[in-house]
Amino acid sequence: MQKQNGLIFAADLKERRKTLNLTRKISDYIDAVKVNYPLVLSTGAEIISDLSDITDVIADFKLADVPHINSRISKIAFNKGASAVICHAFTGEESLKSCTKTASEFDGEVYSVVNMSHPGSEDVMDSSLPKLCEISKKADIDGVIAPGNQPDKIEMIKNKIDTKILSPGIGAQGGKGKKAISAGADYIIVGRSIYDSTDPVKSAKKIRDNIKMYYSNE
Ligand code: O7E
Repeated sequence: MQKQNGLIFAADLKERRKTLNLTRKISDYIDAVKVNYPLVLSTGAEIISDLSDITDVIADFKLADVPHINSRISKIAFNKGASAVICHAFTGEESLKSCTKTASEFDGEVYSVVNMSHPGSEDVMDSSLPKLCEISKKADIDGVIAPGNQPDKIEMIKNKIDTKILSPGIGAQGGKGKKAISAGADYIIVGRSIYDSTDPVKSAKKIRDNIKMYYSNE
């Protein structure tokens, strides 16, 4: 994924045409589209191929299975045209390595989840954070997911692992793009603040301009 805008669109919609039209319209303001279960289960896995004609696709199936299944799912996603997959780190080094190994066959990337943005995630994930970063490092991942609505966690993660940081939790979950970037995020992931807005194209541009202005002021 080439960094030009610092914005990833979380396309958590259910309609194929609406998703493709919107992604096309905002493609100048994003670096990738993230595809999650709502979209793939509603429209089919071909949506990955369709979107990959517009921009880079991150297959967010939050893989958390035994190694050979993680590897099979990753392979399907890469074969459909994804340029990256997202895996949970808590399943351990071997499961994560099965994804990085598969990704290397496709020149793809793997991002691991080391913390999450929703209330309650702290119950288990906070105390495991150092370990999840260590596992991710050992598996040679290409980036991590860190909560954009908790800049202190982004800083903590940045100190533990030297890799790209992708941060959801912006807008609808309370996070601010500029704060996440200033804490160390390389990309923000935004869904509802774009697709639920009355003018999604204008919103995507505004969100992108907001963080871009910040980059140029650094
Ligand atoms: O709140 P929204 O609408 O901007 O959507 C946020 C998206 O980021 C949504 O697709 C959700 O699955 C994802 N996300 C989180 O909201 N919090 C997390 O901690 C992790 C993710 C995520 O994307 O994980 C893998 C990248």
